[in-house]
Amino acid sequence: MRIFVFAMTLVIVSPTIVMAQEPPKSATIVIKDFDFSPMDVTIAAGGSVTWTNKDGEPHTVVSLDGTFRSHALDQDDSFTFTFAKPGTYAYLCSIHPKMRATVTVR
Ligand SMILES: [Cu+2]
Repeated sequence: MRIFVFAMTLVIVSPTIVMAQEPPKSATIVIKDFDFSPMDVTIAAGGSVTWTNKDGEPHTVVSLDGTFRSHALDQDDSFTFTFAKPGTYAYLCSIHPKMRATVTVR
């Protein structure tokens, strides 16, 4: 009986675990104090990421492999990119190249 209950618990719980591991469809990144926050986000393929600049200084969002490139974002400007293909996309601010972060698409 105890084993049966354990097995039934697995059957009920496991789909929830699988769903919890699915990355979200979209993510929001804030640019603040010369940092991308969060620095690493993971989304599902076909999903999008939106960056919003909260600094008084302009910033850009430019992937190292040329997949995406924003214009200079002034304060409160946003840039959204939709990621069709899975991969790891490292990017930086071309005005302040020390500002680096990564988007992972699964
Ligand atoms: Cu910058």
